[in-house]
Amino acid sequence: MTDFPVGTLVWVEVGEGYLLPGKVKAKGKNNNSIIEANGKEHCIAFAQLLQGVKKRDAIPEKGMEDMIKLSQLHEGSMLYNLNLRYKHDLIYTYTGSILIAINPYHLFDIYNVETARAYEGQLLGALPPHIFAIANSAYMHMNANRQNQCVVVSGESGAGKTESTKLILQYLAIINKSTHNLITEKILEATPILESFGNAKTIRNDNSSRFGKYTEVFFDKQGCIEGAKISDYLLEKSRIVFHADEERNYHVFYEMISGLSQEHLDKLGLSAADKYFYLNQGRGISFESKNDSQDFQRLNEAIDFLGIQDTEKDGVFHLLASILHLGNVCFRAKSKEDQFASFKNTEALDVCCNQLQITKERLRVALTHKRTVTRGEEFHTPLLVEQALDARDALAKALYSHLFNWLVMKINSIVYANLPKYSVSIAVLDIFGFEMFQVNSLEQLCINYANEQLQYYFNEYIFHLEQQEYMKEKIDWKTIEVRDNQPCIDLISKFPIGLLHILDDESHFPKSTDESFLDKCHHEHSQNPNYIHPKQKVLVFGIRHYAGNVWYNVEYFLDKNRDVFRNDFVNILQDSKLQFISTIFNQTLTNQPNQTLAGTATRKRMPTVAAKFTQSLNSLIDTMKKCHPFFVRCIKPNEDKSSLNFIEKLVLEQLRYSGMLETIRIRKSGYPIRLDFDSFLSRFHFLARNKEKLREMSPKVGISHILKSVNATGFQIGQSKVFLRETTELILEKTKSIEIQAKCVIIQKFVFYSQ
Ligand code: AD9
Ligand code: MG
Repeated sequence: MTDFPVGTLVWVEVGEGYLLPGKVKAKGKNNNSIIEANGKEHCIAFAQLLQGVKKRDAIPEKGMEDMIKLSQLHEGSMLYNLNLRYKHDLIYTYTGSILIAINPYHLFDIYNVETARAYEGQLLGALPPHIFAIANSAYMHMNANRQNQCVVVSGESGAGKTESTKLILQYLAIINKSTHNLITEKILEATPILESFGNAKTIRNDNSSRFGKYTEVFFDKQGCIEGAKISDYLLEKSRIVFHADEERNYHVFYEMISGLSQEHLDKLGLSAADKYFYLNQGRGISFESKNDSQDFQRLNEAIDFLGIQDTEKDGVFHLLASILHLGNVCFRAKSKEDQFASFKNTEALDVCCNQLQITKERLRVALTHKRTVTRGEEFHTPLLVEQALDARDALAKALYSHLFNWLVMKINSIVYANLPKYSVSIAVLDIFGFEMFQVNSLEQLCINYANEQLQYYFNEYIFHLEQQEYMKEKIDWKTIEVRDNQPCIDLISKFPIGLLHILDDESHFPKSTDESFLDKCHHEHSQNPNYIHPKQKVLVFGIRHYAGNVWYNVEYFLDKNRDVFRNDFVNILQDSKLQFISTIFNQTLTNQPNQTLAGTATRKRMPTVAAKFTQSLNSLIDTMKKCHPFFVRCIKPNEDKSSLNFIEKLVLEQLRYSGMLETIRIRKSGYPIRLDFDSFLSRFHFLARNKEKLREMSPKVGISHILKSVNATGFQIGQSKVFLRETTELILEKTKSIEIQAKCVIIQKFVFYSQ
């Protein structure tokens, strides 16, 4: 006899790597069971049945709103619950106070003003899970405690981070108590501007943010919005000069060409987008889900609404046009004998110089020569074709990144002016998720390092929550072991031998190479359990991240980290007759911090990419540590952007590395089963040794009596709940089923003998 009669609901492993919901359909030969799961019938041998099959509690038709309330918590039950809800168009689910948001790729009418108002003032959990509920909780928490709040929105590309962020801001704009809404509207209008300049079509997302963003919204004592501040992280500069097949450059280029009048385009010397090398590498200039011309009108309106001056707006268009012309500048070798670069044609270069209002001759020389100064004397060494192309691309990238920096500063100067000190804030972090490509470079190392830091922050907080619950219920507990990713963070960033420090040091030695950098990494970290030394002699090292192992190819690491923008280019641009250009190149130079990765001011050195990124990340984490956090985990349900299509394997992968299952693990090493007194008594009263007396006992004493009756260990009785380990629950269930069977036998015997 097995414990699972026909009709029993079970969890069963049938080769998916997680438990599937099933039902015992029939009994086969030799005590085998036929179990229906995943739309198929599986014959499960008796031994396997005892080992790998668990009894399943039924859950409501539309799933549980809060997964913590699932009596059985594991990968399979989470997936099943999320899938059930998703099938009913319910894209939001809680795990405690963490919101899981599954991208529907379909706009539901659940974000209107009425819905926002409905959530206003409600405690988390009082209404169905919703992104508005998280925003509302943050707002209530901020007002009640006068404490800064932050919402960390995470997930992979296309999961819905930016849309969630916008919805949070939209909610705050609706419910804040402000009567004059101008500043609130300006904050909202900043979004389409930053999306035009910082988002692009990628294979994974038609509107992919190519920079990280931390938006702080400030409120006064009455809970009215006073202003906002935007911090940006690691704009993808390489996209300016290169984009993959089916991808595009930043939206703004295509929008500008579609939306500007012919007269204005003529002024900028521009024609169709497919004529520009920087725009046409992906073979798709326009695509279905985006109307560039309409979006340009929207951008234009937003720029005007924010009060950006016409001269600045003109300057922006000249700069953008100059980048496109620059991309069409081509080189060839002077002759067979002389391989140094000369211009294939000068037309594009001339228009570029016109747009930037800089001296043609100076730019010609700078693009084809390297300038060095030795003992006060200037030398110009000619460049090879490849080197000239690199110089061209470096200039294009610098032009755009200076523009982007200026734009963020400009927006901040409008929405974050003279805020009083007593303001409190709600911040939203919309930052790139963990990345693991076939070839990973310095960008991925920085991004994954940021995710390690955020995971650490998440663990600390969740761990803290667990402790709070135990304290509230006044139960005895020991420190819970959390998988600590501090060693991985140390490997990457600890002074002085963290990988980024080694990189920073090497970047300051003129003679070092990518190989010498890698040798030093191997030398320092080969024994580090988080470091993977490749078996072959290749230019890679690996890191065991919390979300998986990633191999990093160190080719170009030093160049990328140095990110040198040659002084002669800077000087040319500073001398531009177009005031906008000369200003942004003077301005950003004076804003450069003079710091190394160690954070110590040293002799004048330009900060490297790693140094700047680490510094801004540390300061972000410091700010966030002072906030009360909320977490929104966005999940991408399928790869083809199709609406309401839930691919379990893909979702599971994201649940795994977003730390949702880690959260469960934390709960499992504590007391994951939490039953209120009534539920426990109604489920297990049957097991009391002294059933008659049970009624007279207080719930607490009664529960203790039941647990003693089955010699259970691994439980705690709190103020209102019983906390059980999974194994304890299993023992209770097994004892219950044995006793029920024994009773059945007695009844059968009784029926038999009385016949
Ligand atoms: V990336 O890392 O910036 O590449 P995100 O930001 O995570 O990515 P995004 O918010 O841009 O993804 O969402 C991608 C697309 O999914 C959007 O353009 C929408 O078409 C779709 N989406 C996301 N969230 C929702 C939603 N709540 N309702 C409807 C949504 N559609
Ligand atoms: Mg985004």
